[in-house]
Amino acid sequence: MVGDAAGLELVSRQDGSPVIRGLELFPAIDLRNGRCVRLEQGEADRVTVYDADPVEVATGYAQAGSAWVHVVDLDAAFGEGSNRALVRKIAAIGGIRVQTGGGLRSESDLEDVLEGGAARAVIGTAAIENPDLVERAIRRWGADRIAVGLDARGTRPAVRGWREDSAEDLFQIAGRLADRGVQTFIYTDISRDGMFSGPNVDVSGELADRSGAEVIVSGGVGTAAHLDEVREGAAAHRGIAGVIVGKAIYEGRVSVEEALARLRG
Ligand code: AMZ
Repeated sequence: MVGDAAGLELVSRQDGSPVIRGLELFPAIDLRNGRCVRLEQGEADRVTVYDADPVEVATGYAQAGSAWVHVVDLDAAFGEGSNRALVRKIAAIGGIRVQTGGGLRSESDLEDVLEGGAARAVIGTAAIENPDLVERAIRRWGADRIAVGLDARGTRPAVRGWREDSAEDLFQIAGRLADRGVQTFIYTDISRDGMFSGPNVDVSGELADRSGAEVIVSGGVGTAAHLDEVREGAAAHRGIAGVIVGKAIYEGRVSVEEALARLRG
């Protein structure tokens, strides 16, 4: 069998040995006040602001061969403004699919980004506070265009820019959302985000196994070897489908080209 366009099908080599379905790389661009930034553990006052123009950064990712870019509107996630016009500009580059979240709390927010050129919208806070919205969105745009972002301290998801904790456990929330049709979760381990301490492949794998959905691993990638850990995780947990890499790319610890090669194995 040959992989589909997204590279997400199980394939086998000609000699019959199994190959893991393609793991997607999502280089990340986090936006604050129109600039590329990275936070540590999601805290707005532990911020690094980069000089690079966000549209140029995304263009560079496309030129380096990435199929996707993950764009987070941090101002909108914090409820302190919006970078939506910039997100639309990035979506207009062409040659790269945009997965974007931050502050998408209503159907009209989703319409704005999904009809504005983004390939996939990421719903965080609203998925926990208003799961009906997720179900409606999946019915309207299809499950492959809607991802749910579960950003957790361990297994306790946080909402509203990670400033509030949810009452329920990660696996309960994920199970309920999977029952409503969610096929893609993005699991961020907040304690690792921006820290280069390695991704949380264990919880990501458990989330994939227990929910039956695909999981994109986020937070903590700091070296190319960490991508080998994700690849190994995907061999053990069928649902692990990709990984988000932010600061490690900005800071030259891992290039997009090398990350793509590592994920291919
Ligand atoms: O860094 C943070 N404090 C932060 C962050 N990166 N807060 C939210 N987010 C991202 C999530 C997800 O992609 O990882 O924003 C999105 C969710 O936003 P919302 O507004 O739907 O909860």
